[in-house]
Amino acid sequence: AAEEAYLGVVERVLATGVRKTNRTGTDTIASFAEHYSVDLAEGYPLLTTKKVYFGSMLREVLWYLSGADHIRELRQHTKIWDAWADDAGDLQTAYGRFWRRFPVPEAGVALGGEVWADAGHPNVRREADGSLSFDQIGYVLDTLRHDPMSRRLVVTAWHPANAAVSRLPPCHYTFAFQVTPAEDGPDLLNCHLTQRSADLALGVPFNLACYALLTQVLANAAGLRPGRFAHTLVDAHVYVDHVEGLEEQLSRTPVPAPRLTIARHADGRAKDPDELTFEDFALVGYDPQPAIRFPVAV
Ligand code: UFP
Repeated sequence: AAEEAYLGVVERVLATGVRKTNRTGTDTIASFAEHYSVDLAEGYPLLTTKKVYFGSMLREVLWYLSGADHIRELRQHTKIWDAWADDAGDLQTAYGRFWRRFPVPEAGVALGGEVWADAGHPNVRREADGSLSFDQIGYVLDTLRHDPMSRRLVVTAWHPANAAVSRLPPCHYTFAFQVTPAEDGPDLLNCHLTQRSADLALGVPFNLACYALLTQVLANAAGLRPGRFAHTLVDAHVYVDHVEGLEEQLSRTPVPAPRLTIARHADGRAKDPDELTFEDFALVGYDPQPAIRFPVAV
């Protein structure tokens, strides 16, 4: 099951990882290129061996989908991004800005000429400051609807020049979808996430829950079924002050995963990502063991 796949990575990193220093001052036990995958048909992969704060995670995903580059609304609901924003709530790097409004140069030869002119492409927008941006989520959804066998279903949050100067460049920096035909129902939507840096205790359970939710949202909107979620962790690590908590967690036995329900329109049509609100999501059958306190390395 999904949770065993995650716990297996934790176990492997603790057993085979190598001690490393890093910018936070708290060392990690780190392992290169860990990978696991889970079947989303088995349930929604929110861990049950500790309580995971679904509400904060959902606020964060909806914030990504909003395309915002500040946390002025988000921080009223959750503190998870406060350490990375200035007093005005502005961030140097925001996932949503790149998912929904990735900066593109003016109509240029390198990016396909007139395609980029204002009216030339449904997912190109003119920003308030006059620059152009590209909606990657809009592009993926359009492509899933019109050309689901496409192998170009990629979203990137990595903007090289921004990453070079940001206090926190994206950790989960690119994801790609793949559709697998099925005979017993709608085709399956799979998602592969690449993460450059992965805090196994605190970050990964959230990241897994986030992309499983996103896959379900896009599958609904495109008339597909959620398939598998696969996750590659380039630097998979455990902060040394998380070892004890993870050992406690490994001693616990998972229970069946909950289900995630997403409200539809009154006529039964799925809602588009932009139509979804916090209240549209509900967890069914989530019965986790107690939370485990892990100090955040900032
Ligand atoms: N981290 C995650 N997942 C996230 C996120 C951060 O695991 O979604 F935003 C962790 C990874 C690492 C730290 O421990 O935060 C980022 O530090 P660095 O930029 O030095 O890799």
